[in-house]
Amino acid sequence: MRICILGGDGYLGWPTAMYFSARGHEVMVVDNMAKRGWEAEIGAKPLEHVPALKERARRWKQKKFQPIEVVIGNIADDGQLMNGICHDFRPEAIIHYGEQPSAPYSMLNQENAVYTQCNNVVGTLNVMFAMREHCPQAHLVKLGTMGEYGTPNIDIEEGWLDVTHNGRKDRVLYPKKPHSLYHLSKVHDSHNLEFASRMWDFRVTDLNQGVVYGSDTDEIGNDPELCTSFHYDDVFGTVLNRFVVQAAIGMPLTVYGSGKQIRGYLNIRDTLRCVELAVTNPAGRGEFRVFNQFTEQFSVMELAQRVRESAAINGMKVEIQHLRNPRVEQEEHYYHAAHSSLSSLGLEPHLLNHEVIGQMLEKAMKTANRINEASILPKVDWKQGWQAPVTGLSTAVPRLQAVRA
Ligand code: USQ
Repeated sequence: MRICILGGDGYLGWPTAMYFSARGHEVMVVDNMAKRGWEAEIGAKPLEHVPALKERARRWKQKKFQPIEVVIGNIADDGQLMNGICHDFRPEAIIHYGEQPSAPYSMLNQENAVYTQCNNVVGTLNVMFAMREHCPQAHLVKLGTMGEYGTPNIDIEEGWLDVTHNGRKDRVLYPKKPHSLYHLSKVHDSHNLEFASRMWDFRVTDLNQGVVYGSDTDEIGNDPELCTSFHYDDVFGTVLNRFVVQAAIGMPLTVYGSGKQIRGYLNIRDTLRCVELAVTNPAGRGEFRVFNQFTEQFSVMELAQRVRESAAINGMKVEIQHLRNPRVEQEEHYYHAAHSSLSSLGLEPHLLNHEVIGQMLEKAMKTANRINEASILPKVDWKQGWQAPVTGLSTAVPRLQAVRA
């Protein structure tokens, strides 16, 4: 298939590109390198040095795989970019990861909130119009998030809800109650894409993905020149990746609040397989299909305890520290989310066990000299925004109060 991957320089985009190329597909990646700019802005660096996208594509080609075509451009600012791509490349599938992915980044200040929503929503609108014009048959596989739903007091369904109201029945988009302006940008995308399916007969799969962990895939193997960007800082790092790095440097694990918050999680290897299952089993014309993409659910405390246990198996002593929660989120809540669609298509999950955490720990310890401890403690407060000056961030003392458990 001809597959166009938006956000191809990112944590998930680059591994996805190699995954499809290795299976014989014709792959084009598009990216504007914005993430590298946001990292510089907040003073964060990935755990390993991540070569430039074109360098990684060159390395991939050297290994005699199907070449990955690289396009550098901004799908949100340049309204014509996607038109050109859809016209010339005629993708059969577009995998859209090309968005600002961090909740804390979007809650940092007004500028970042406006930027996140404009970038994410406008980029997706440009994709929609280019598809309508040049490849209306293509299948759009869009990365959404489980965070769109929030933590409702009823079961979470896969995107849609059957309701009976005053004796009449209908099927409506599941009501959304996200926890950040970033997650809300994805809600806006979901509504726009459902509209496109209804108006223009689009095929759309919205992947409402949980929190991803890990950085090992078969295609990356042990080649540092093909690695992906693994973040552990407070803005771009996701919780389990952060805990592993904290354990590796003997820092107490930063549990926000009570740690009873429950989320869905999945291994990065399963992200790739889920996207493949979506692409190879496309939505029908006019179908807006939603898959809840996670394999297991945990509370933050359960994750912290698992990391502590895995560290102990490896002879390391790790403490857990409860910080005042910088976010506004429910800490004690009901959580039961359906996620059977991808299993029905054949997903066989890689579950979180001590071996997986042990491998993550080993990798983090190997690169421990690159870990910047000052970028770990949370500095973005949901009510007040940035809690430390942007400049000199690495030396600033976070004002969020740490309270021992
Ligand atoms: N948390 C801690 N300690 C930390 C970091 C996070 O207790 O050091 C807690 C948070 O308060 C939250 C949970 O862990 O309750 C998850 O936080 P996270 O930062 O790992 O994930 P989140 O901000 O929800 O966002 C991440 C990705 C985002 C994706 C989302 C999937 O950055 O792109 O959409 O996971 S989901 O959470 O299912 O919406």
